[in-house]
Amino acid sequence: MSLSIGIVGLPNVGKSTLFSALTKKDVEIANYPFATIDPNVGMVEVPDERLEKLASLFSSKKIIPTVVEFVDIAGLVKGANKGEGLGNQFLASIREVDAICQVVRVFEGTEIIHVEDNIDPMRDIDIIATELSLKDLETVEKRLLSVEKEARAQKKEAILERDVLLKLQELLSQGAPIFPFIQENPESAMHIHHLQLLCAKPMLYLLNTIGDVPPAIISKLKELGAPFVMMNIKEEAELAGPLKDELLELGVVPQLPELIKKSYELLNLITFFTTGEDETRAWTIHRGDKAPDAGGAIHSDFKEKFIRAQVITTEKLLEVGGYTQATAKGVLRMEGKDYVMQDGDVVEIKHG
Ligand SMILES: Nc1nc2c(ncn2[C@@H]2O[C@H](COP(=O)(O)OP(=O)(O)OP(=O)(O)O)[C@@H](O)[C@H]2O)c(=O)[nH]1
Ligand SMILES: [Mg+2]
Repeated sequence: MSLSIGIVGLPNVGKSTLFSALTKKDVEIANYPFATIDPNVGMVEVPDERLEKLASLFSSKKIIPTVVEFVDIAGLVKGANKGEGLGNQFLASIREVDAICQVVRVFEGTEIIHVEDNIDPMRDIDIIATELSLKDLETVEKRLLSVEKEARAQKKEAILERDVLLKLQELLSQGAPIFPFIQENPESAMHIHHLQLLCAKPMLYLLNTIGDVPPAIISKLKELGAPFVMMNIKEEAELAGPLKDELLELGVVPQLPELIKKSYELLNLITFFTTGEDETRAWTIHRGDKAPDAGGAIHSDFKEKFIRAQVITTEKLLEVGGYTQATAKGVLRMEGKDYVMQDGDVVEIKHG
């Protein structure tokens, strides 16, 4: 399973610089708007210190981390929903990702061009929110036209969908966020899932700053209930290059691992492990997935032919020092098909 995060924001705010630092890919980074046109795509390993610990316990020959995909998308400007800038292309690319990392320029300076001429992170956050909302409003209203006909014909599914769409239309036209509604009403959300609304995607804010962030921005993000990270993207890019050792000696702490972990959480993913002499490997599943789904992540046959899973938490396994000890102490659990997987479970799937 591979899920993707779209890097979104105004033009020239550091999206490609971030992408390049994350993926070590050489992409166009330039001090002018719309340097990126076609999206850049790259896989990024999710750092997890449990992998090394398990691998060392079992003297594994290989370590295989799990990955998330990052997509560096063209910059968005005011009016994008009406096709301004690279409007439609930008919005189509966002539709395809599972979550959004919004890069917000906080760093000052006139040397790097800002499409709105001055530095105002709150305004920039509002521009993106407005553009995404207006595009969603258009999608919702278009869909309403066709679904209303079916609803009038008393089709049950259509009535349910129409009611959700009307609620979303109301929120979007007031400029109110729809994400809380969707989160609080997962059953309603099922009816509009096929529309892939942009504002329905979980969003993480990345404040690109060399130090301080105005307190008003922090309170605004807290009010929105949105996760955020503060990062000096330029410095992170330097950490990925030849200056790495020098910067580390100066005490610079890399922030990218934190961003990758937060992105992973944003996607509502958890990790489980398989381990042994051959390899220690991290696998990705959704929070709430059951033991057969974990089997399915490893091999499609393991889901259908699932019998049971032998499970132990990473902490417990490391604490007792191996499977022999775990068996002796009776801390290995046998779980059936209804077991809900927990982050950090180490498993062995028994299948037919
Ligand atoms: N001072 C400073 N400059 C930065 C930072 N991040 C990026 N830049 C510079 O800003 C310019 C734009 O960076 P890009 O990464 O190309 O920006 P982008 O958001 O991908 O831009 P578009 O693709 O045009 O939308 C480049 O000259 C970068 O070197 C930063 O954290 N601080
Ligand atoms: Mg770019």
